[in-house]
Amino acid sequence: MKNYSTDRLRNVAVVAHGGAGKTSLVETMLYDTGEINRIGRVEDGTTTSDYHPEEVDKQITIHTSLVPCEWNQTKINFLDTPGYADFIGDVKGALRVADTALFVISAVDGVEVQTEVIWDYVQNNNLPRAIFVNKMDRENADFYEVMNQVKDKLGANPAPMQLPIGMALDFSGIVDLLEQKAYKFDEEGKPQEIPIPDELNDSIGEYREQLIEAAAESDDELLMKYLEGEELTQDEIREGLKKGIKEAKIAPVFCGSATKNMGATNLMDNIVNYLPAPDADENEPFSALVFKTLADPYVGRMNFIRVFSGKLTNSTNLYNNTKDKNEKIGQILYVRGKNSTQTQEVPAGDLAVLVKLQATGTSDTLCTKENPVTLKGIEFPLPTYTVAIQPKSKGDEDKLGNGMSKILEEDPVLTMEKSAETKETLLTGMGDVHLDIVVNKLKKRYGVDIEVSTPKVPYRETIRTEVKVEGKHKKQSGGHGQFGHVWIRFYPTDGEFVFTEKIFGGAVPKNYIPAVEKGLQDAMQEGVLAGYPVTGLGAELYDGSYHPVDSSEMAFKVAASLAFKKGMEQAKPTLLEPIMEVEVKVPESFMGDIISDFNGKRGKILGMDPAGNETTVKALVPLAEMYTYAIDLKAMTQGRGSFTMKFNGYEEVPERLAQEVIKKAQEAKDEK
Ligand SMILES: Nc1nc2c(ncn2[C@@H]2O[C@H](COP(=O)(O)OP(=O)(O)OP(=O)(O)O)[C@@H](O)[C@H]2O)c(=O)[nH]1
Ligand SMILES: [Mg+2]
Repeated sequence: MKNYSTDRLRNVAVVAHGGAGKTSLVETMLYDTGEINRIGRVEDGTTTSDYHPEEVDKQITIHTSLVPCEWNQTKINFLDTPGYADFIGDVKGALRVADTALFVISAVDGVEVQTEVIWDYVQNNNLPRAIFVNKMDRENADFYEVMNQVKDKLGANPAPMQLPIGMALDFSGIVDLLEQKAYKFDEEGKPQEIPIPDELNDSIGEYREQLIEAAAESDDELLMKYLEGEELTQDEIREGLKKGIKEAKIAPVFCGSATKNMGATNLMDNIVNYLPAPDADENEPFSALVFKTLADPYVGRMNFIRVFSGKLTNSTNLYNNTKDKNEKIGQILYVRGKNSTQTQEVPAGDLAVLVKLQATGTSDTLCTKENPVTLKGIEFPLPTYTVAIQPKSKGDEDKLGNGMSKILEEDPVLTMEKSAETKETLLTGMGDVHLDIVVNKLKKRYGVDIEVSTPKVPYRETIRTEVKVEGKHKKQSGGHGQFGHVWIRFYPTDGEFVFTEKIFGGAVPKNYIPAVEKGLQDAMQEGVLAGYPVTGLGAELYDGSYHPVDSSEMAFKVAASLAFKKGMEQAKPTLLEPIMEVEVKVPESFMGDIISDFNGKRGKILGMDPAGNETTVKALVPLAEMYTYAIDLKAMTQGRGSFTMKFNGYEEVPERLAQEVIKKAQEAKDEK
């Protein structure tokens, strides 16, 4: 692939709700540029961008793919992103390095939820956007209904630059509003100019006027001219549109059918003519951001970068400023889907791949040591869905560890940790589909079969009243005996373990007292109810006795643990559960559902905080009820809600539930 100067580059992230036709559209454009001689199909797993085994398997995009197309002496770097909500992290990575977000909207399904979510994100980041209304060939396709939904659901003012000729089964071509030309698509999707169909004259007049108005509004001078009733020249309208698009004030709209190859070449013409080139200065020092990392089984680690300034060459002294590490450049690749060619140089604004860097991963800034900079990273979402994992066969722990370290390398949204409390390995991701793919990858790529379960709730145990108990350990077997004897008062505290002593006259000698404390601390790791750690306990050692020969630290430790068992049993023990402080953000209309769901989950609503058309609901909810919340919330709000939670404290488990937990623990113990 040849090198293009910065002004001949277009970085376009193709984004939308799942199934809108992003991958199909990119595939068709690649065909139209002559790069491939057959249009691959998502259903057959033969597209250029959906090449990962898990994508072929599920027939959806999971990883953002880089698919450059060369058109009219310009390189368009398409980033084909996933639409499924669990993979929003990859969408955000692509948007961080794109200069335009191209929204694909199905003419049949209209503006769907994930499109709304991504639109909001793009708008907040003030990134230029364009819209392609796809599936114009399908039954019930309605271009004008989509325009209404863009207004209503996205709150945007769409600026169609094309109108369809016919819709659904009659869809046959498009009218270019600016050039005032009509095109009919031939068998191969090539546009052939035809006279403008009479019946479209009215709408063409109306929409063309809108377009000119939008172009005028992007520039004060043009606006003056326009308002004074002077006619704008074609060039002025073009420049006005380009400016408005670049400043994210105008969202131009195009249309067509990806799978029928209708409108794809017109779209590329418009991308080249109207969408902004990267704002990247070749004369500045080199800087680049990693927007995606793949652990490729053959090539090794691949870091996808965008050069934000300067240029990258084979002799660049590469330095990772995020990790403070020097890196050595191996190969620099231009990739298209899974195919790659080597390059010696990457110009400012272009996207490429660096192979086998040692320390570098997603969101890192690369530069030179002489000119260190830190580029804004990628705002990855917080993962909220957790499961416990375990290899099915006992000997596979190492394989699991190795596989997971590779998977974690390429997935910045996934986390894995060993719970100190329950000793389980916990995997946290965006939802069940996300984690399902991780588990499949472990099996297929790294050969480890995994068992997935709901994480154990890290319960605690405590006491509710004060008791005084005796603990006596005495053994007289043959030679050396054992003797330890304590009297301890146990009482509830509001958290930490407290130990004090009130021994008179050396009833328990000083040097054995630490052993008593240690004995209690060890014993507290397993409560008497269901074996959970004990909290909120105070202990006062106030009496006891010893034997000059048989007493030892060990004997006093045992005596203390006996006292603990007896004391806890008598002091009205009870089970505690972790309570989480949860914050859910949803469109206002879902507030009622969220609250009643929390009521069903034993939650306490703390408050509601409306801001714009979104509301934040705050509540305290037991962790035991929150393990599937990522999925529940998605279902309740069709993916429009998000939430965070943090540990708040422990509270007593209601009696009936406590009995169940205790019974289960007893059964598990009996099994052993
Ligand atoms: N009739 C018709 N079908 C289309 C068109 N574009 C895509 N499809 C079909 O729609 C389905 C989804 O297409 P994809 O290209 O995988 O959609 P996507 O947006 O990449 O989906 P995700 O990657 O899962 O977000 C496939 O079955 C395509 O064949 C179109 O223009 N017309
Ligand atoms: Mg796709």
